[in-house]
Amino acid sequence: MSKRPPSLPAQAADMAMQMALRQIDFNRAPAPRPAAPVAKQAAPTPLSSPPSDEHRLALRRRDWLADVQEAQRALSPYASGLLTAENLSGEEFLHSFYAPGRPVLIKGAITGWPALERWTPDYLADRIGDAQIEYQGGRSSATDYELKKDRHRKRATFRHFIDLVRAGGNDAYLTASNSATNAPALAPLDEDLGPLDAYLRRPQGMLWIGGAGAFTPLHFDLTNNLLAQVTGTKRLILIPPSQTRRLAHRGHVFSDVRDVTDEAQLKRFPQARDVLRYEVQLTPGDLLFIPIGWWHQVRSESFSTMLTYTGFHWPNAGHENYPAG
Ligand SMILES: O=C(O)CCC(=O)C(=O)O
Repeated sequence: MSKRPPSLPAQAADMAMQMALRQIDFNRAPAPRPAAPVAKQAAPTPLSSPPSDEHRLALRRRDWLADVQEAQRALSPYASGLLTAENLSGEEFLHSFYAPGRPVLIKGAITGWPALERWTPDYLADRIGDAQIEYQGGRSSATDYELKKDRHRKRATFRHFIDLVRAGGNDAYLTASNSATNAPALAPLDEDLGPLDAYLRRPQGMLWIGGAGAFTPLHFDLTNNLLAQVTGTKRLILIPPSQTRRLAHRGHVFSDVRDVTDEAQLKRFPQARDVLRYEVQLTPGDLLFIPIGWWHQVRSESFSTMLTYTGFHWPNAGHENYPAG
C-alpha cells in the first residue's frame, strides 16, 4: 500500500520541528517577564453607565482565559519564547508565525540590500538634497503626538530634516504616517532596497528616519507588520494581546501607559509593571514580524532608518472592521 502524504497539520508540525532543530535560536531574546495577578491601578475615565454584574463577570472570565492560555504556553520555551530564525522560507513563516500571530526576529534576509552600506546621514542628505518632505515635529512639547499626529505635520527640505535628527532627541521623526506625502521626494532611495519575495507581494515600505532618542509610545497596529532595520539600532518592547487588560487601553490603539519602562507611569498604572513582555534589539539587516494586535513601543538608540511593510502574500485586513469608537 502506498504511503499517504501527511495531512496539513502534520506537515506544519514537522516543519516547526525541523525549524526548531536547524534554524531557531532561543537565546538571543531575554526570557519574557511573567505576568503577575492584576493589581489596582489609576481609575479609568468613568463610563456613561457603570458596567452590570453580568458584564463584569464576562470580563473576568475573558481575562481568566487569557491568563490560563499564557500559563500553558509558558510550559515550553518553543511555544512561548520570542524566536530568532535564519533562512526562513515563506511557507515556514506562514505556518509558524504569520498564521499563529506570533512574532519572530529574522536574521540575514536582507544582507544584500545596498541600503545597508549606503544609508548614512551624509549619503541620504546628498541623495535627496533640498527636496521638500513632511515629518513629525514639535513632539517634545506633547505626549499624544501619535494620537494627534496631524497637529505635528511639518515641512522642511530633506537636508534640514537630516540636520535635525543628527542632533538626536524625539522632537523630529519621519514616520510611516508621512509616507504617502513623501513618496515622490524619496523615490530615489528605492533603488537601494532589494526584494523580500518570500513574505511580501507588495514591496512598498513605509520609511522611519529618526535620531537617538526618537520614541514611539506603546500601541498596537491594525495590520500585521514586517519591520526592516537598515541603519542604527532600535530597542522594542513587545507585549502579547493577552495582556491588554493591564495596559489601560483607551485612545484608539494606544495605551495610557506610554512607556512600560518609566517608573512614574508604572506608579500610576501598577498593573503594567509585571506585564508579560519581550525585549528585542533591532540591528542593521534584521527583520521583525509584529503580528496584528501585539502591543509595542520603540526607542531609537542611534540615528536610525527602518521600513515597515504590510503587503504580505496572505490576507492582512484586520483594520477593515476594527471597532474604532
Ligand atoms: O520604529 C518606530 O518608532 C515605530 C515602528 C512601529 O510602531 C511600526 O512599524 O509598527
